[in-house]
Amino acid sequence: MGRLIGVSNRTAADPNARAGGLAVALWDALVASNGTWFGWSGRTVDEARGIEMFSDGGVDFALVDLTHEEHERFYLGYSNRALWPIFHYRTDLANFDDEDFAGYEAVNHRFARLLSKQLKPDDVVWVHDYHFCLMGEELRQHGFDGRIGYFLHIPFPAPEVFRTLPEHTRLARAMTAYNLLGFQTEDHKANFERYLLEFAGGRKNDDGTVSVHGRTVTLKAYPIGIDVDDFAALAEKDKAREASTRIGRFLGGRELVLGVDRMDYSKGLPQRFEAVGRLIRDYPDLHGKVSYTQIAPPSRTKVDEYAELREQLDQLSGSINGDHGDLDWIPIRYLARSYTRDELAGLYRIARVGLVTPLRDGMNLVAKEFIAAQDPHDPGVLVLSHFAGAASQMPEALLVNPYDTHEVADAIYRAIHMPLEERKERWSAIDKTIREKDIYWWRQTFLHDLGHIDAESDLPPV
Ligand code: GDG
Repeated sequence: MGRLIGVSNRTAADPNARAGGLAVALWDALVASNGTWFGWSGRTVDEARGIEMFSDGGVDFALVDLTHEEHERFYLGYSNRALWPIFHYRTDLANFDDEDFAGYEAVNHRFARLLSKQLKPDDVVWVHDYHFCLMGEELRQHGFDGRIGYFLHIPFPAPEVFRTLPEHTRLARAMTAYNLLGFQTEDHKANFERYLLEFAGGRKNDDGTVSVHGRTVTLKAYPIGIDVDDFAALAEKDKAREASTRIGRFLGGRELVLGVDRMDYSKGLPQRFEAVGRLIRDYPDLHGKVSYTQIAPPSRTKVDEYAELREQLDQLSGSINGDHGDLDWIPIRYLARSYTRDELAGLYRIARVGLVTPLRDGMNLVAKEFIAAQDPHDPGVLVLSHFAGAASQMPEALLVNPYDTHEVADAIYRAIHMPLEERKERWSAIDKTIREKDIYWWRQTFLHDLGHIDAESDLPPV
């Protein structure tokens, strides 16, 4: 097998971005194959330039700037105002704009042109996420015949929802230029397969592949994981203990119910705040006994819907605390800032309840980090949305409908009162699963499958 070429919007060129999921997953594989990580530099400039190349820590980086116009149309526009909401079932929040789509196509085209000049025939290309749905087809048009895999980190929606995108035909057709399409769950995979079979004239073959547009594609679910040992070790480091001690001083013996999410409307934060309000109303015995702390670093603040969410959360937390707080008790603590990974690990470890209730989520790594950080002798309880991809791997969590504030409130109450034996049983079952399917399993399985596809016979028609 030749070099691995990773393609993603943000890369780990910034050393501060190397601790997260994708960086951990790709890094060793890139080093081992003398590979290259290709993507956006994170800079916006007046005029487009070529590729910036450099090496760091054994990985070659090939980075491209976006012009201000491209950033507006490709990134903020089509990626985050059309694809992100639609793929998370928020047709009400989607904004369809022809110029945004033209900008999306143009960036996929320009990036593919720049990348194709770097490629050798036996390179294996692994493209990530919704920013680059068109990249595979563009690379084919630039003459690259080798293996190209794609992994979608966010959900693939039901065909009925996907078809609301005016460009659905074009997007899906381009996605079939990849040899292997990876999804977080069987459901997401089944959604794309159903779209191909029912709306794109596709045919399912005996070996499970789908033939469509004269091509053959393999679709498969690869639930992404974390480095469990590494995260468990983080939770015992000094920095983690310091964070546990600091929040412990604030808690004063109260039970901690913890949420950690990018401030994104897909994460269900307003509904979660409402559920905590209901918990306090329905269970007066908890007054003064629990504290819900929500860490929510703001993201995509240039997109209007995100700014509106911020206002909504400020308002909701204020009114719930105003109604139910007391001289010595603030029921909801909401911190719109980020913490280091070590600090997060320490907070997870001290929490009695991990509250992970997205309305839709590809996988959700916070659920896995929460489990990894627990003390095996006294583990906390995970309350998890049915609509997080992680739920398909974690039947032992307390699974809830995030829209049903009664159900979420009751699950938190049950988690707080759960006997130690039951907590241990549930925790160890989930811990086993996330150890079996960790981040290294994810990478190896995907790359193994991509390496064993007979790319020659799958070439798209010219
Ligand atoms: C996308 C998909 C899929 C959060 N706050 C802080 C912080 N975080 C870290 C968490 C976790 C990561 O960010 C969030 O990952 P998630 O998986 O929960 O969600 P998305 O960002 O939406 O990721 C998702 C994922 O891709 C991978 O495929 O699971 O479904 O939407 O690692 O710990 N990290 C630091 N400070 C914070 O305040 N350092």
